[in-house]
Amino acid sequence: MSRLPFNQGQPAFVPLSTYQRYPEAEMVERSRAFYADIRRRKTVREFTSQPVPREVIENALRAAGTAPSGANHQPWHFAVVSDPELKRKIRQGAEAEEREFYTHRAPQEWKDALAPLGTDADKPFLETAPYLIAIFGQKKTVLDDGSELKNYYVPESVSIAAGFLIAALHHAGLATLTHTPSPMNFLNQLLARPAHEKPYILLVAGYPASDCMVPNIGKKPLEEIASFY
Ligand code: IYR
Repeated sequence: MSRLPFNQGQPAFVPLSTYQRYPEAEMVERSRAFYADIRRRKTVREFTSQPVPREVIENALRAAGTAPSGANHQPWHFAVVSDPELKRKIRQGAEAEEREFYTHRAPQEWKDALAPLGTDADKPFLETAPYLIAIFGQKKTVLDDGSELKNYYVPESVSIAAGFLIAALHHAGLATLTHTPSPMNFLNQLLARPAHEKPYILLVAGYPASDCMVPNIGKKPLEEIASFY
């Protein structure tokens, strides 16, 4: 159910009042500071079970919900799991798929590509970490009156929102893992999400284990990822 379209009875356009322009030197400094902060983010696969304030998760989800989306339909749903029994079931479902993946489905080339990450079919972090956030994309929006709207650019919209969420959780001081057991439809069943919602990412969030190790991998330099015309 959704309250879209939500601007009924309000003006169609309003002045841009939220934009903030900075002097150039300040812009450069802000861009540097943001890069310095976000480059510290590493995907983590070892978490502590230490609880995280729910408000941090809620605010990070609010931030994710500000992402741009096709026709502003906001075609996403975030199913937040902290219940230990549900986490256990999600781990079971994910590990069943991962065992298939690692023993049958994945071609050798794919397994070779994953070797530097040291991943395998065991996913204990799905029970250890305090929060699992299953990110769903909605193929359609069901309005309060039962009518339906088609959604547009769903994968793009969901991915942008997921990026906002990962950045927001990092900014707050939490570590994340973008986990993608495949296929993920077991999440629809466990979380009672409708068939028109497709799970995209199972985001694991919490504090990294004190002895947490991460792959010694780097990011491509600017020259390799961008060209200026
Ligand atoms: N989903 C599996 C395999 C995996 C695939 C990719 I591509 C990764 O970047 C990492 C893992 C798993 O989570 O182990």
